[in-house]
Amino acid sequence: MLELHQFRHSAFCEKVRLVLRAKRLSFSVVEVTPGLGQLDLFRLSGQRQVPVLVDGERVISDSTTIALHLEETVPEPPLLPADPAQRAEVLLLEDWADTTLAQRARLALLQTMGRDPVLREALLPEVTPEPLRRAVGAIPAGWASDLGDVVAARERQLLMESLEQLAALTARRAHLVGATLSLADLAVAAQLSLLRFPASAGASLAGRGVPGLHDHPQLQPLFEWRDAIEASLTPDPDQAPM
Ligand SMILES: N[C@@H](CCC(=O)N[C@@H](CS)C(=O)NCC(=O)O)C(=O)O
Repeated sequence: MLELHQFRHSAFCEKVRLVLRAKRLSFSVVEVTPGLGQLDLFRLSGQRQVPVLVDGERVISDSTTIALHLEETVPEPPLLPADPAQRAEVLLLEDWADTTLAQRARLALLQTMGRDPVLREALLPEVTPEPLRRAVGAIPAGWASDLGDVVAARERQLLMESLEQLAALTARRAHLVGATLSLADLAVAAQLSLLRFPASAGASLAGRGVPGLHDHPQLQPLFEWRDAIEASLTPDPDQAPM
């Protein structure tokens, strides 16, 4: 049995869940408590970040290493093309999604959380004790507004440009590289889930997101592409009824 140690709302954990679902694998999830739970994670994996996948005797950290492990152990359906040039394109896009796109999406979400106590509370792990949950909700709006307004505005502009480019790509093709689903689609889809939370994020978050992006008319087809990718996969066992 595969066991995924995760923060439910981490985009990198979402990426691994999408890979597991694309491979039609059943798995269980262990929700890690930030802080204390990461000590256990360190004992398990030798490092403190999620995602970590336990596959029998093997304990694997890092979403890309996990995806490559699954590609090797469960080759069907393939998420990396056989053609070397296409394979390189997939891996380059995956790396871009995990770094540049991830950083910009996280910054945009952090800014939104700074202004929106409801979103801030909803994003806390379900294992968060109630007093801490209330304390986080009570932090005054605007705490993150001094992130550096000029840097933040420039990053936001770059994010919007990337999203427009992705929208242009996905308007013309169902998949980013080649004719079938690949790791590139899943890595990009996972990061987009920080900007508009999908149904699998749970009732308190689904449909919410970063204002100005999740509701931007030009980006609707991109978010619909994202949702269609997820809808094409087997159901998420983490999507417990709320
Ligand atoms: N490159 C890693 C990034 C993983 C990562 O950034 N995980 C974050 C959650 S999104 C984390 O565990 N943060 C907690 C920490 O660094 O203490 C991957 O692809 O898995």
